[in-house]
Formats: sequence, structure tokens, C-alpha cells
Amino acid sequence: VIRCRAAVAWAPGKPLSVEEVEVAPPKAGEVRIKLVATGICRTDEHLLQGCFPKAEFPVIPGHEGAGIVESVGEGVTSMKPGDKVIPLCHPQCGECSFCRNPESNYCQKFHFSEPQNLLPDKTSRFSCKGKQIHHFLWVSTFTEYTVVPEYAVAKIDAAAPLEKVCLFGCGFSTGYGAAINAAKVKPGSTCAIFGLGGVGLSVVMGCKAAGASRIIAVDINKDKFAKAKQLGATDCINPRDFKKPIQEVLTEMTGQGVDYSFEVIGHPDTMIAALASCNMSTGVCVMVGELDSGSEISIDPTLLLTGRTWKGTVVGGWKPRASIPKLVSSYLEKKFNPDLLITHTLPFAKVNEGLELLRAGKSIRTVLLY
Ligand code: COD
Ligand code: ZN
Repeated sequence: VIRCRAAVAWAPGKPLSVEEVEVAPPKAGEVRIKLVATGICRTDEHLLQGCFPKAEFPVIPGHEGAGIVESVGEGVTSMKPGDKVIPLCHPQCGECSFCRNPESNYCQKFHFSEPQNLLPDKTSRFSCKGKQIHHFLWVSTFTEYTVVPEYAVAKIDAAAPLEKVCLFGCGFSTGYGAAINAAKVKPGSTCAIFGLGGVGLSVVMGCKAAGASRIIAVDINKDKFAKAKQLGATDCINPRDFKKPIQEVLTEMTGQGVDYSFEVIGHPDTMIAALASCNMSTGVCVMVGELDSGSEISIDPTLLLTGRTWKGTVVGGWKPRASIPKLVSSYLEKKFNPDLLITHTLPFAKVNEGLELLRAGKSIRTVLLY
């Protein structure tokens, strides 16, 4: 058992409390990881606000980390102590029908299929003050040590800077892949991205890498526009600057609507606006944001009748154990630069300050260092 620091959420809506916790050794098929860095994503904030109805507290949040294998349980063959790794909030078990289907990246071991926040055997490796602490998305990265199933860990290049590539565990891979894999953006096309957080700005990078000629970035916080332009946006617009609905503005700007639109916020109104912003025939709208569980939207079905495609994606359509190491290698070859998403770096003990920056819209990504 390792005793170390972790940020524990004892109840929804309360600040995190940095505590000494016990982390049990990995059981068969599990890996214990010493975290080196973690990003803070909006999804962690959703968990803290109680938006995951099946997630039990107390819990250690965090799902965008990078670290080094400390020890492995019985039967683990794909990694060994000392290897650099990224824990995966979306696993790849390799055995379910979707994992065996080359067209799919969804793994049936993902939390949508199994909404519980312990490890797969329904026990926890974390305890604090005699109480069991829950895991989050199998990975829990707001801790110096975590235990994760082997199928939710990607081994990466030994040269990777962990304080940067932690973003590949969620934000960067999700956004970049939404453009490359889910939309399959074509050279010369037009794109609109709703929401310029770490994920939306990664969509901007993906559209640029795919050769889009016009990339329209949409956000109600104009402070996000400078970064969007730096990453490849050609136009930045604030829906609050217009009297008419933003879908009409985008249709006028492009003649008939964009080729590809992306919703990277998770609001009902912007989901409908994004759908109506892509052209009525060949337009493709990709939903990246997630609505609060239980909420619904209604649309006029003629939006789809004329040929539009409306689809969703998880972690950018990558099969994570296979693809994230390759993405990290491409980063090391300087094919893209997600370092630009990191606006703040803080010591782990300042995790609440990092969350405040996200709430205030002042950060894109804060990386916590252990
Ligand atoms: N119109 C335009 N922009 C808006 C609006 C609006 N009505 N409301 C908010 N925004 C902007 C904000 O100003 C902000 O810039 C941006 O939207 C959101 O950014 P962040 O930094 O809050 O969020 P991200 O980028 O960290 O995460 C966004 C997600 C949509 C990915 C996240 O919230 C989510 O829904 N996650 C679950 C879906 C998923 O697949 N996640 C991957 C695993 S976490
Ligand atoms: Zn995330």
C-alpha cells in the first residue's frame, strides 16, 4: 500500500480537499501509475457539480493525466514498471464486438455501458480516513498514484514530456479526432466550431490540419478568439453580437451553411444551432459536447430530410490504446502543437485554484504538476 496525496471530492458542490490517501497494490490485470501531470477538463467540473447521476461520492476526479508505471498486477504483459503511460478515460478492451470492429472506437467497457465508479470488479483501491473512495472513469488522476485496468492504459514513447502529453488523455485527442475521424474534414471545406475550450480549440487544430479553407470559431467569450486565430481560425464570432440566430449568420457568411459544424459545449440550444448551421444537403454536424443526463432536445426533422448528417463521437473516434501512442509520436515529430492549449501550470496542491480558472473562463487548460 502506498500513502500519498490526492484531491478528494467528499460531496457534490464542495471544494476538493487534498488529503493523504492509501492506494492499494494493483490486482490481476491492473496497473499502478505514479502520476506526473494532469490537465483539468470541464468533465471534472461536471462530476463535482453532481452531473453524473450514477457517480458516487467521495471520489477522486481527474481523467487527463500522464505518468509512469510503478507496479503491475498478475498477468499484465503490455507494460512494466518505468514505462511512460497515459491512463484512458475511454478504454479499449480489445474483446467486445465494437473493439473487434475496425469501424468503431466505442468500447463496451466504457462508462456509458457500465455506469459505476469503482474498478471493474466493483471494489476500490483508494481509501482515506478509513473510508472507501470512488474512482472516476476508471482512471482518477487527481492523485499521486492511481490504479487502472490494463485495458485503460496506453504505453507511450519514452521521450514524451508527460507535463504536455497529459492532454492526449482527453481534450486534445477528443477535439482533434472529431475533425479528423468523425467529420473527416476535406481540404478546401468550411467549418464552424461552437465552443472554444480546450476541446473546441483542438477541433480548430484538426480542421486546420485537414486543410479546411475557412474555420469559423463561435464563442460567447471573446477572450478565446486570439488563441483560436493562433490555432487556425479564419473568423471568430460572438452570437451575442447579432440580433438574428447564429445559424442564420453562419448561413449568410458561407452562402449555404458550412460543410462541417461541431458542438463542443454541451447545451441544447447550441446543439440545434450547430445542426442548422451546416448545409442542408452534404453538411455534417458532429456533437462532441454532452448534455446533462436526462435532458432532451427536439428538432424539426426536415433538418435531416434533405441529407444532413448528425453524429456524435467519443474521444475523437480513436481506438485509444492503439491510436494515442501514435498521436504522441506525431506530436514528438512536431505535426501539431497542443502545448498552445496550456495556459496555466500549477502545483497539484492548487487544484481548486485550477478549477476556479476554468469556471471563470480564464484558462484553456491548467496542468497540475505532482
Ligand atoms: N455559445 C457559444 N459558446 C459557449 C456557449 C454558448 N451558448 N456557452 C458556453 N460557451 C463556450 C464557453 O465560453 C467556453 O469557451 C466553451 O464554450 C466551453 O469550453 P470549456 O473550457 O468549458 O470546456 P472543455 O473544452 O474543457 O470541454 C467541453 C466538452 C463539451 C467536451 C465537455 O463539457 C463535455 O461535454 N464533455 C463530455 C463529452 C466528452 O466526450 N468529453 C470527452 C471526455 S471528457
Ligand atoms: Zn475530459
